[in-house]
Amino acid sequence: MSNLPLDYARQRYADFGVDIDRAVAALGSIALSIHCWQGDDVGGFETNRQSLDGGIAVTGNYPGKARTAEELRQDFDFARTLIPGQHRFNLHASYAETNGKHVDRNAITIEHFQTWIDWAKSLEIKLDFNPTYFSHPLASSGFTLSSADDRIRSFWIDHGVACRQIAAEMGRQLGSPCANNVWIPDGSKDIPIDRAGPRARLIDSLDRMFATKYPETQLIDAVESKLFGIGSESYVVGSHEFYLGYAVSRQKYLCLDAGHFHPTESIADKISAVMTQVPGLVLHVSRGVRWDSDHVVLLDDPTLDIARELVRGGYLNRTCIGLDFFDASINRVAAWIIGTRSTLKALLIALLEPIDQLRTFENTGDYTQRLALLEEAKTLPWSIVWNHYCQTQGVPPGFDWMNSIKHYEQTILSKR
Ligand code: RNT
Ligand code: ZN
Repeated sequence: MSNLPLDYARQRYADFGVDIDRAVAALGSIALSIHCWQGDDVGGFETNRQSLDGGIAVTGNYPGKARTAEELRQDFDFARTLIPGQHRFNLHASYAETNGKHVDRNAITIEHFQTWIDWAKSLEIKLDFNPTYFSHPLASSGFTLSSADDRIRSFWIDHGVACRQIAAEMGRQLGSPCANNVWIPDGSKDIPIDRAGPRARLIDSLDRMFATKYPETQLIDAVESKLFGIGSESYVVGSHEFYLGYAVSRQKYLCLDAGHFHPTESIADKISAVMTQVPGLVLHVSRGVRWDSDHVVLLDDPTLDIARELVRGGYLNRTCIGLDFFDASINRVAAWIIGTRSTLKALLIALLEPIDQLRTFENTGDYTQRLALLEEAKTLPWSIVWNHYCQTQGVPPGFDWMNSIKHYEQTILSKR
């Protein structure tokens, strides 16, 4: 039976030299790294759980938050049924399962993550990882890997070493390199006199953490920069220049978070700049509203620009596209789905771009047609292709997914 809307879309795109089946196949091969922490407000499950700090904040008190690792897995199992494609799950060290025992961050091992790994195996998904340098008594001074206190700094180096070991083992067991992304909150509220000392100590700490070599098939090391945070308005040790230099000189992956720059600064243009110098990128696709507020990702221009740059530059195979947002003011599972589906839509639109024609116009200096076609491409029927993609993946295409959310809320979340 013919599918009239799809035939129409296929023809419209073919007129511009675009093969929608190739775009759909390419989208199906992209695994986003979906962050665990949208599900429980960056809480984690440690026995001595502290309130969230480190300059990041979750606002809202929508009912139904996952209170245990089982509940978080249950929520993600459900979320997956509404997200097309096969994606990765991104854990923080604070999501260790220690069976009620207190295990400090410098002492965590693979056994505390084995349940997560077994769960990932059963779903045939891969894992990524992050050391947790916040919400801990030894982070309360505002300095961790750059601390002037040797005891504190050593503790956090040990944590970083433990996390790389865990991440590499996750990668080994699951047969896919695990991206282990280092972000620290270090910085100060007011004007420091010594900006150099903490940065020198951070270099030393990172070099010690990264001293052990792991096979590339198991572990990817990444470092994440930031402009400022709440409580670190005047100085951030791990600034963009700092980590760009570090990643280039040590050939590590650089993590660019969309909320970690000046509010009008887009990370899209940075991608091709840094990719000439680093082995790869981790992205934290996020949405800052006036500050690094980590709002749910939307199909907006900054997200589209990121997707276009990844596709145009051929960077997908050395980019780990992670999501980083946390909103507790709406249904948390729905937040995951909205942000993930929007990112996937942006990637689909990028994969459907009439790139050959655009390149021809650019290469021949025909900037009039280049601009006209960029505008024309915005109204090509990508949503028909999106619906088709969702259907082939067994996921509701349109707004219908909300019915499933409502049902899940009534039967599961409201009982918590
Ligand atoms: C903080 C960073 C960092 C965190 C997560 C929870 O500003 O963006 O990536 O959001 O590690
Ligand atoms: Zn981030």
